[in-house]
Parts: sequence; C-alpha cells; structure tokens
Amino acid sequence: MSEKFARVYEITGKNIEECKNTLNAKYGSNWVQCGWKKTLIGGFLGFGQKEGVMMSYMLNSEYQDFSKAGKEPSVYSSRISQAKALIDYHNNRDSQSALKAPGFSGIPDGTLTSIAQTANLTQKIEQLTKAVNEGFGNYARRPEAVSEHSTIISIKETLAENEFTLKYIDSIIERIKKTFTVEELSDEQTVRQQVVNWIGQDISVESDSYVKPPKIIVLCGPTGVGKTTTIAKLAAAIKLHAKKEEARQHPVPEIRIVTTDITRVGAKEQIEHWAASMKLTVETAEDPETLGNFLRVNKDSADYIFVDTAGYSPKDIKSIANMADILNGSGMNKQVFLTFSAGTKPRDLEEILRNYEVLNYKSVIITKFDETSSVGGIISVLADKHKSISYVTYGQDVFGTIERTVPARFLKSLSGFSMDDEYISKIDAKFGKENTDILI
Ligand SMILES: Nc1nc2c(ncn2[C@@H]2O[C@H](COP(=O)(O)OP(=O)(O)O)[C@@H](O)[C@H]2O)c(=O)[nH]1
Ligand SMILES: [Mg+2]
Repeated sequence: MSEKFARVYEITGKNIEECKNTLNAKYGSNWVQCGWKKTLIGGFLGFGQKEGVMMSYMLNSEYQDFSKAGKEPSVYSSRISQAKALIDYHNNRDSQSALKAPGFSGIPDGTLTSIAQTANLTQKIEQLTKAVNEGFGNYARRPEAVSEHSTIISIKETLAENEFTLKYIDSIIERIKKTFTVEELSDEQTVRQQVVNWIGQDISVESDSYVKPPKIIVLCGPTGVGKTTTIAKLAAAIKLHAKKEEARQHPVPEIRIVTTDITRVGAKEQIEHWAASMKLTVETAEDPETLGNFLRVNKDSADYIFVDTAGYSPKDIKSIANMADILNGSGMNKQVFLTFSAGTKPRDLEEILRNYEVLNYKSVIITKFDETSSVGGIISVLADKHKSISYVTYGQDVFGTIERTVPARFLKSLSGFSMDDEYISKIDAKFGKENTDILI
C-alpha cells in the first residue's frame, strides 16, 4: 500500500504564492495543494493581524520529514500503523507478524472494531488521494518551480478568488504568456482588461433560432433549482412582451403548461398558482401517452407549450433516463433547457451536464444569480464543455427577474478586476447590453 500524500499539513502566508514559494523551497515538487482559505495572520493578542491565506497541502511519502514540516507525527499515524498490523493479523492469521509490525504497541484503549474501521478509512483515503492525483488533475494545484511575473501572480490570484477552475486559470495564463512580452506584462491594467475580454468571449450565449409554433419548451434539472419558477417567469415575460406588441396588432400568444412532476407534493399547486395569476391552466402528464396526447391536442392552437418536469438528483441516472423516455415518447419537436443554480460547484456542474446529456438539452438556464457572488466556476465549466447559456434568473419574484444572458452580467459580477463606468460601457458595447427580451 502506498502512503503517498497520506497526511494533510497547513501553512499560512500573505498569499497563495508566498505559501507555494515556501513549500517549493522546502520540498521542491514533492508536495501537492489540497485547498486554501482566507485567514488572519500575525499580530499580537489579536491586534495588528493581517489578512492572509491558510493553504493545506500533502507531501510525497519520501518527504514526510516531520521536523521540516514543523509537526510531530500525529497519534493518527501511529494508530494507522497499528491498524495495518491488525489487518495483517486478520489477513495472515499470524499474530506474531502483527505484533512485530512497525508502530504496533499493543492493543490500545479503543476496540478492535474501531481500529479496523480506522484502517479501512486509511485505505479509502489512500484510494481517494490516488484518484485525486491521477484523475482530477484539473482541480489539484500543481506545484510550480519557476517564479512568475508579478502581474501573472496577481491575475492568477484574482481568478482563483472568483473560483475559476485551475484548468481555466492555466489556459488564461497560457494565453497571457503567448500574447504579452515581458515588458508589456508590467502594464498590469492592460493585461487585466484583456483577460476580462477573453472571459467575455468564452461565455457562449445561445442565439435566437426560429422554431415553427408551437414552441415546446422543456425545463429539466435537479430538484429545487427553480424550474417551475422559471417557467412562470418565461410565461410572464411572453405575456409582458405581447402586451407591448399589442399596439402593433400582433395576436396574443397562446400559452399552455403541462407538468410531468407527479413525484413532489404540491408541485402542481405551485405552478397552478403562478399560472392562475396569468389566467393560464396547468395539465398533468404522468406518462408518455398522456404527454403525447396533450401535445397533439394543443399543437394547432398553442404558440408556446411549457413542460415542467420533476427534479432528480443528478446521480439518479435511472429516473433521468425515464424522463428522457417520456419526452422522446411524446414524438414532438422540443427545446430542452437544462436548469441549474448559479451556486453550483464546478465538479457538481460537470456531473449535472454529463448526466442530463440523455435529454439532449439545447442550452442551459442559470437560476438564483442573486444568491451567488462567484461565477468563475460556472464560466470555466461551461466554456470547457462548450455549453451555451440562454437565460439567467435572479430573484423569487416572477416579474422582471429573468433575462437573456449577456456576458456583461457575468463580467460585472467578477471581483478584483476594478471595472470603472467607462470600462463597463465598453463591455456593454462589445458584448451587448443586458436585456429582458425573450428568446424562445
Ligand atoms: N433567490 C432566488 N430564488 C429562486 C430563483 N428561482 C427560484 N427560486 C426559489 O427556489 C425555490 C425552488 O423553486 P422551484 O421553482 O420550486 O424549483 P424546482 O424544484 O426546480 O421546480 C423556490 O423557493 C423559488 O422561489 C431565483 O432566481 N432566485
Ligand atoms: Mg418544480
């Protein structure tokens, strides 16, 4: 069993780079970062403390030099040796080898069970660590031996604060290095503005496409992300838009709503409540035939048919596949939108994007924009997976809280890029102003 990177240490410093430099000087490339958080450092009796970071890291086993790391081996590691001895004992039925095993000092206070559990846990941690090092290279911080230009260091920090993934940060740094000479790097403001432009270009906006009515719009996605609310918002936006157009003699669009969500108590009542305020009714379709019939009956009279679906955990692949069957079985041409909330963590988002793929979604809708402060993770994953965004929503109110995505909204929410009014108007000019016009 390998003990590579088995223990987690902590180091504090002014910033991530300082921690990394200290570790590089001590251990070369024999360490790997696990995470970091802001903390207060220095000072005396709580006075004069400064903001800094605490970084956690693991060491390669050959490097687990406890004196250098400034910490003694913990009780935990001696317990692990003892637990390993016990596993040997159980495997070999050889009590002598167990007793001779390094670190074994007799059966401690805990029971055999608890030690065996510790041993199992150790095994699991080791497997996990291996998986992290091998498979999730995108997320694990790789040590860098060469020192970087200060502009690059500070841009990296800003991107990390905005929770962009390491893969995305690396790609931006790569672009900076290709684009700017060392002299040009000293004009940090210019480099930063270029970075904002690149991020803006990476945000893919779903473009309008003409679909012959009826437009069948299906919202799918995990439970509680706001699918039902978003359907109400879209229906309200269509109604509002139609009101504006009324003066121009446009016919008022006919909207239908059908829900396949029979699993959640109150789900139908919730959408019925919104629908009633817009003088709309809601039907329920619990199987492909009913949905197919509903769509056929309404195909000539409706302009828009919204299909509200049950939310499933992204891990519940079976239910998602079932839903795909229901929708595909209906035999109608539909636009599926994958809905998730702006606070979704990058790794969870990757799983959602992957597991809902069976529904053949056209683009994504991002909800609860009002509840999150960092959107870097979402931008990174969507860019990496080449997914476009149709709408963002930002509030529990149904009116005026949905808009076509424009990169400007994302860019303005980034922190640390010090965008002044003049620069923001440039962003608006470049990427289009926010608007509430509806796309579907
Ligand atoms: N803050 C905020 N809350 C929202 C937004 N959209 C939906 N919600 C809330 O999220 C909760 C779940 O919404 P619901 O539409 O039932 O989610 P569903 O399970 O995906 O259909 C409700 O309390 C909504 O009011 C949004 O854009 N911002
Ligand atoms: Mg719902």
